[in-house]
Order: sequence, then structure tokens, then C-alpha cells
Amino acid sequence: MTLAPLGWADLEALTDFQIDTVNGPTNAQARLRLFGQSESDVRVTLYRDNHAWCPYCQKVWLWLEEKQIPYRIEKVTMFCYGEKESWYKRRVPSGMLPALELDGRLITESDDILLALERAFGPLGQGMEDSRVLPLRQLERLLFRAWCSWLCYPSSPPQEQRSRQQFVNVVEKVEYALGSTPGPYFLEEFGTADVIFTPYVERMNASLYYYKGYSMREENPRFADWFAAMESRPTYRGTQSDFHTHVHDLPPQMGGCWENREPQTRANQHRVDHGPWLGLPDVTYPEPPNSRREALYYVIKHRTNIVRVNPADDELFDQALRCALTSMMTGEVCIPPDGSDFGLRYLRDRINVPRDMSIYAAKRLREALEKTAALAGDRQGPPIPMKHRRDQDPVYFGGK
Ligand SMILES: N[C@@H](CCC(=O)N[C@@H](CS)C(=O)NCC(=O)O)C(=O)O
Repeated sequence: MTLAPLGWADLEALTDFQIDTVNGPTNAQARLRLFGQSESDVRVTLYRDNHAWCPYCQKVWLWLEEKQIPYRIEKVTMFCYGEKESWYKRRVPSGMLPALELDGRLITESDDILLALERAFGPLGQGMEDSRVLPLRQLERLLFRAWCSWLCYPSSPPQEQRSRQQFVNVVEKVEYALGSTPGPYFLEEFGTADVIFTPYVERMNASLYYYKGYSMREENPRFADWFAAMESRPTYRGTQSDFHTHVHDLPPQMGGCWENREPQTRANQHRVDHGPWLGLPDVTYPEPPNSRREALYYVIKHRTNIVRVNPADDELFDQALRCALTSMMTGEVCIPPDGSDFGLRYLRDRINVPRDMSIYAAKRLREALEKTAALAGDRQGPPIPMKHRRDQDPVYFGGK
């Protein structure tokens, strides 16, 4: 059946999604987290980036969520997507993130932040300076360097092979470490070491799949088990990003990501950019039943800005967007207006996980936008910039 696009009020009636950002599950939208405690218990403020892209911020964020420490969140702009706030530069002249205020004292450097948090609230499992955690922290840095050497420098084919091999050799060491304790985590119980590995392993999984045709999660059984165990934790799910977001936010942050020319790389790139997004190895826990309702809720909430920043004509795009949402919620075909393919794909390419919504909601929305765009034509949106992401500057979205 072909449907006319529903109006905004009718669409609103199709979602009952709600989230308690303060006391509910981990989420990227919160400005305050209380875990059932009172606001007077708050001793901590976390300064992190607006888009939840910054890996060192994710490390501290995950730690606070796991320990259920009440805290406030102040969001700051990263250099690659806009102007750093002057109030932040006055506090942290380098502008670097994360920073954390604990009982009025400002701390920078994510490891120092975790050490200070441990002193104030106790460790998360085995602490940062535990004799079994220290070598794992070193191993994480070794893995990070091997990843950077492979991904972030242009190389000739023989050099590319050497860098790949070096990375795979370190991955084997990590597989061995994961395999040397019972259970899926780095030590017997979940703890600091898992938190420390999380941000970059998530980014490695995404970037190597896309730029190198290498699927870290699928090719390494211990990593696969570790990822699955991490995904069983609502804390991690709330901070987890998807392949599309990571592969397009990393180049400006890392100073470039270099692809190889292998057919597998091409195939992976096509899949991440054009779908289908469900089934990609960025997530493996089952899809929650409310993913479409979640996507609808967030689009409705931000629809005025979403329409305003889109390069397509406002009225035309408003109708096209309602078409995509109608089709996402009803499963019926809704033909968008002529000329709206470009605008729909512009939005498809700029859904940011977890800033805008969680991973499955984003996949459903991308899918609906692409299916609807395909009914109007094959024009792609403007390419996503590689050197900066000012297309994501929060000022275009009505402030912070
Ligand atoms: N060693 C620092 C590294 C922090 C870092 O590199 N932060 C990046 C973001 S991931 C940053 O703030 N860059 C400035 C910017 O992008 O605005 C730490 O562990 O906290």
C-alpha cells in the first residue's frame, strides 16, 4: 500500500518512547546523573565533548556510570567541529577533553582523572595501579600505537602488509590476555582494565572494517566474546557508537585515516555508507523492540532544527522527512516529493550515535531515510568532510 505522509501530530501519537535521563539507563543526552541519589550528593562535574566522540571522555564516562557516582555533565565543542567555548579555555587553556571537577578541584588527563576518582570513591574492580591492571594498560597503549601506525599513515603495499601484521601480532597478545582468565573480561571480574580498552577497541573495530577491510570482532574469538560481554552492560550500551559515526568522525580527530584498495574494503565501505546497516558487526545484542519508536521520538523532538539545517527546501524536506518516518513506523511505502533524495541522504549521513539516539534506533532511521530517498532518486548528499566536521557544529542546532 502507498500512504500519504502523516502529519507531525499523527506521528507523535505513534511513539511512547520515554527516557529518564537523570536516573534511567546510561544515555548521551543527560546533563545530570543521580542514580537515585539527591542533587546535593553531586561532587563531580565531567566536561566532555558535545558529540560523545572523544574516546578519553568515554573512558571516564563509563567509569562514572559503572560506579554510579552522581555527576553533572558540561558539554564542550571539539576543535574539529567548531569554536571552543571561551569559558572552557579559561579553565583548561589547552582546550583538551576530558576534564573533571571533583570537590571543586579541576583535573585533566583521563588517567589522572581515574586515579583521583578511585581515591575518592574506591576502584572499579582492580584499580589503575593494581599489579595485574598495569601491564594491561601498557598492552592497550601498544595496541593503540599499532592501530595508529596502520590506519593513520599513507603506505606502499609492502608497508601496508607490515603494518597490518604488526597490528595482528599485538591483537594476538590481547587475545592471549583475554584467554588467560576464565570469563570474557580481562580479569576474573569486569573492571578498570575493560573500561580502559573500550573506547579505542570500539574505534578500531569500526575503522579497520571500513578503511582496511579487517573485521576485528569477527576475526578474533576472544575479542568477540569480550564485545558481547560489554554489550550485556546497559552502561556500555548507553555510550556505544556505530560504524558509520566512528568512521566519519575519526579522520579529523586522528589527522587522517588511510584506506587500502582491497575489494573487501570497498564492499565494507559501501555497506557502512549505504546500508543495510542491520547485521554489521558494530553491535550484536538483539534489537530492542522500541528502536523505531526511539528514532521517531528524537526526530520529532529536534525536527525544527533538523529541517532548518538541511540543504533542501524546508517545506519539501519536512514532507520528505515525514514520508520516511511514516514508512519507518507503518512499513508502508510513502513516496517523497521529487528532488528530496539529496536532503534525505544528507540527514542519513549525519545521524550521530550515541549523541542523537542509540545504535539500533539510528540503524532503523538510516534505513527508512535511504529507502525513501531511493524512491525519489539516486543523488547523494554533499560528501562528509574529512578534515573537519563543522557540518556538525552545535551552533547550527540551536546552541548546546
Ligand atoms: N592524554 C589525554 C588525551 C586527551 C585528548 O587527546 N583529547 C582530545 C579529544 S579525544 C581533545 O580534547 N582534543 C581537543 C579537541 O579536539 O577539541 C587524556 O588521556 O585525557
